Amino acid sequence: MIDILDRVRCKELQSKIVTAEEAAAYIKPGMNIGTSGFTPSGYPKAVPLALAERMKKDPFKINLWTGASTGQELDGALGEVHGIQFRMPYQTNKVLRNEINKGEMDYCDLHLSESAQLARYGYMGGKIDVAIVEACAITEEGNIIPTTSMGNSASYVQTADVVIVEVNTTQPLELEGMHDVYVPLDPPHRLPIPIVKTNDRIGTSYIPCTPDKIKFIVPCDIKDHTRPFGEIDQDAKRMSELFVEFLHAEIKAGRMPKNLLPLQSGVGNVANAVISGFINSDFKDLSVYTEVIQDGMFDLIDAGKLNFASGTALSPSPEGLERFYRNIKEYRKHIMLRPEEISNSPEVVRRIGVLGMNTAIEADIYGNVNSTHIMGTKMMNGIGGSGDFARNAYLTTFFTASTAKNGLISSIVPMCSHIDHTEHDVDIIVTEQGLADLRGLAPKTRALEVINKCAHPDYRPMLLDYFERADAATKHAQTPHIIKEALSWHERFIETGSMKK
Ligand code: 0RQ
Repeated sequence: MIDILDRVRCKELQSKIVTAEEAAAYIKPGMNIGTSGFTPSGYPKAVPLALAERMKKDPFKINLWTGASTGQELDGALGEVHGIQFRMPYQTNKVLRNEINKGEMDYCDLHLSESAQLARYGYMGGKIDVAIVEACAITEEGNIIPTTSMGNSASYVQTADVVIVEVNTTQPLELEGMHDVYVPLDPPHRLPIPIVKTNDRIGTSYIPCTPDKIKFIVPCDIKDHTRPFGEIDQDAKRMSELFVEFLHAEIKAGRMPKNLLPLQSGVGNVANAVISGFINSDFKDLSVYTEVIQDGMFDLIDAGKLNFASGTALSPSPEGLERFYRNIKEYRKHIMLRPEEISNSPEVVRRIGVLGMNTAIEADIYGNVNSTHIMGTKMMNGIGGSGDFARNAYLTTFFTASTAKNGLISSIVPMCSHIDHTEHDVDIIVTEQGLADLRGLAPKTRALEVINKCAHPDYRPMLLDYFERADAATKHAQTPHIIKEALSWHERFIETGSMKK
């Protein structure tokens, strides 16, 4: 109890400290609940667990708005009791994915940079009834010091009628000072976001709040439940090498400075592997402007190659999180966490010239990319921040292994079964087979570049055959397709379990 009183520095708020069960009892069926959390970092844990227990006895549903995906104690626990009616803006949870694809939960998959604004305007079923945010402390004035993620917390606190703060005593107080909280005004009053370098500080180190808005404070001692990364496989290693080679050529051609431009990298094993590959390169004085800060970036900081990383969340493996906590005094000199509206801001991304690196589920021969839907219909995770960066980056790269499911699926297809990033946004596609540079190419030249550089040899002749027949059938149209056949590869997989003929 001593620890929690030390962390709730506003004396008048100390009388609002209650149990998770008492705070969860305030939540009513159908309420819009906005929470902290971005990846399994900095999300509330005690109150959602207590809410899930309540829902087990007396089933009801709420609408859940977060920063992005969250951890087991929030998405997992509420998903398992079928307690979510509507979810936005991103998720990666297996139980939720099932609920979404069975039609039992409405899921609004959003560009993350836009999600706070949509919430502020009330587009998503009205206003936020209750914001639940994790904090490492509350200041004398009632302001909230966030933990390992920023996400949409500041806007949710600003918009909500009522705020519940979970003060997590496992989160080190040294996190204070790592955040840069800036909520833009809404149009027509918005001003330019004054970031020109990744380490520019533009806001406060806390989420502004007043004591009267905070209804309950709940102590919590459950750690972030972060996910381990898989071993870096040969394909990911090869993609990383190809990309590093390409960047060297860009520097030589005078299109990029020696220390590159600010890096952005998506989530997952491939993204982490690509960043890890920079360790063995001779790049130095690097900077990062991204949403999630993963283990590979700690490696780069330790190696003295990365000067500064701006993101909205730490998203390390469990070992990575321990490593961060152990060396927090050093890492905090190099890391800043901002609201996702800022970490992913199209305005800033375009201004500072980000190198966007994200992962595709599939890409088509013309360079369109599907990052979200399996076989065109089933939601995998969501677009997340990939679109914020892909449309606006100086250089937009997508990585994918050339095949999936032991070679039964080609990740390079005649036509994507769903499109998240269009041919107009995608500059580079990398598979373990090669790197296709699509900049400045017309569609038919792009198709040959993608097929010849990126497709797996098992599928390359089939793709060439399709492209040549489509070109002839359309009499060399701008973007040749045989419409009846364009999605036949997916159809074949659904019917036979393989895209091969
Ligand atoms: O399925 O798990 O059943 O084996 O997709 O594929 O190769 O492990 O790749 O973990 O890097 O995820 C695009 C999903 C890639 C992710 C995606 C199957 C494959 C496997 C995962 P299994 P891998 P990764 C920042 C930016 C969108 C959001 C984003 C993602 C599973 O990176 O969600 O980028 N991105 N946000 O077998 C059928 C194909 C397939 C396929 C792969 N062509 N057809 N299945 N798979 N290719 C994040 C935030 O905003 C927080």
